[in-house]
Amino acid sequence: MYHKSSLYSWLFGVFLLFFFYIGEDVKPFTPGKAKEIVMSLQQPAVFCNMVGDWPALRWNTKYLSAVLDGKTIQFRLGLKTEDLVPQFETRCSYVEATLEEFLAWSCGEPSCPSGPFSCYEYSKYWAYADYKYIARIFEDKPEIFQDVRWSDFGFPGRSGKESTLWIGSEGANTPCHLDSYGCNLVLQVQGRKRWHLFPPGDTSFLYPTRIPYEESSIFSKVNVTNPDLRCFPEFRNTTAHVVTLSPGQVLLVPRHWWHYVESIDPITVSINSWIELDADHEARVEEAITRMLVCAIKSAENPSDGDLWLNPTEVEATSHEINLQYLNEAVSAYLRSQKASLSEQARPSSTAAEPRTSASCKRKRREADCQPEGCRLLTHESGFSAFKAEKPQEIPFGPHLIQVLPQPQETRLMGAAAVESDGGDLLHENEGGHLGKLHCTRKRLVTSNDRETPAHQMDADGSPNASQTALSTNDLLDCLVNPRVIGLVARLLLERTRV
Ligand SMILES: *[C@@H]1O[C@H](CO)[C@@H](O)[C@H](O)[C@H]1NC(C)=O
Ligand SMILES: *[C@@H]1O[C@H](CO)[C@@H](O)[C@H](O)[C@H]1NC(C)=O
Ligand SMILES: *[C@@H]1O[C@H](CO)[C@@H](O)[C@H](O)[C@H]1NC(C)=O
Ligand SMILES: O=C(O)CCC(=O)C(=O)O
Repeated sequence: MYHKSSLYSWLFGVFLLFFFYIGEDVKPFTPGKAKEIVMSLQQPAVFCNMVGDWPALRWNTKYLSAVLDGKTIQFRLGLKTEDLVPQFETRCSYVEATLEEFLAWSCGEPSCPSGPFSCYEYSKYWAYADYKYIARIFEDKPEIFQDVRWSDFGFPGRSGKESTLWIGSEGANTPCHLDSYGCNLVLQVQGRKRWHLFPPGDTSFLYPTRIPYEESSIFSKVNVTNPDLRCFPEFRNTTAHVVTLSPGQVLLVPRHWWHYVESIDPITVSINSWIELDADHEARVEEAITRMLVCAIKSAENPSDGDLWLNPTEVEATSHEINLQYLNEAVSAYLRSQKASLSEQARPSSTAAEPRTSASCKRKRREADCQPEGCRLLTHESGFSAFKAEKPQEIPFGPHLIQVLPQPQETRLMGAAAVESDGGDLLHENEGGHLGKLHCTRKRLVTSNDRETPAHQMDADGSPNASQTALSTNDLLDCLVNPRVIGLVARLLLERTRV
């Protein structure tokens, strides 16, 4: 018996070795094919079996805490609440802690009487070390950058150095937003995260806002997992694409897709990299216009209004002079890229994109390696992936490339429907849309830190007192810097600079 079973286990071992040998060397897509998919696919999809040999798959929190060796990182803390409004970063708390402290807290150690998390009861809060530039937090350990190998997706030279790291506890989430620049590859390392994605065409149904202001992020006013359909009725018209990302899988978030992301396991780790695109040149002009308008108008407001309009990720409200300079630089870079692509067309075709070597700076962060000026000067347009998505490619969907399909309408908004029907207290169905909107404006102002319109100034029938229906600065800004408006302004501005 003993001999027989050991023979079996030997045979099994040989089989496993063979299997892993094959599994390591043979990936379902070559780098060239993967890049073709990334640059042309206009809907989200999950790559499987592409990263089996990446050392980054070992980056669980235990391993990372050994690498970080007692170094502290910042965690964002949010309440585990059933809230109708998104919990923006401006309304979160922040602590500096080591990964050991985070692990002790998140494994629910009965009492964490001291340390940075002591004020935050585990059952009531989630914690998120989000958006950490790997180049920055592992600056003393540059050798580990090579654990991340985006070269397998056709981006040679792209490693952990051009990636960001996300470490969260259960419930940790990023409010629904779209990124103005690039497309995105996301590797799940530990635990699972659920992604709620919406196509760019759903933008107006998601009630876009630039408050809180963060360059390159357009936030939705809707809490997409718990939508207030009375305030945001058009949310019904969205098409959610929901996917749960598991360790070893890589999600492609195509350009301008909205996303809300939530950790659904006790500990999650993911790594992502934004891939710059040619279209980002125009997006930078739009972002420069938006920054100028938001900074000018919010700075004109009385600071005692206490509105937390600047996202904590933004260093400061830049001066008008700096913003004008920024706009001019973005326009110049756009024109240079146009010129470059015209001369490119004149020459015999060369499709190979140059690898980007500088760290990507999607948003402006307080990161040493990501100085705002360095990003703004846009001196590196040659680094943009010049892959043209002219001809629609044959997309090889299958077990190695899984489509993230739209969620059926019947299963969506079931809870939300209840919210809708129990709402007779504040608004009657027949009161029409615009009163509803004013009511929501007021409600939002009261729940945020805006102190302009107190909640009690409402008539007995629930309709707003006509003399009190003051629109706030933010209401005006939501319209003024709406993506549709800014897109038009950018085109008009670029037309006058055309030679
Ligand atoms: C939306 O509501 C859900 C459930 O109430 C909550 O868990 C989540 O944190 C909220 N989302 C945002 C972005 O605040
Ligand atoms: C939203 O969908 C409803 C049907 O559910 C439709 O009547 C309405 O016209 C749509 N609105 C827009 C702006 O497409
Ligand atoms: C609206 O409220 C103000 C006080 O908040 C009051 O003086 C005024 O008479 C009200 N107007 C109407 C039309 O009810
Ligand atoms: O993982 C998250 O919480 C959000 C990630 C995200 O927003 C992104 O990668 O663009």
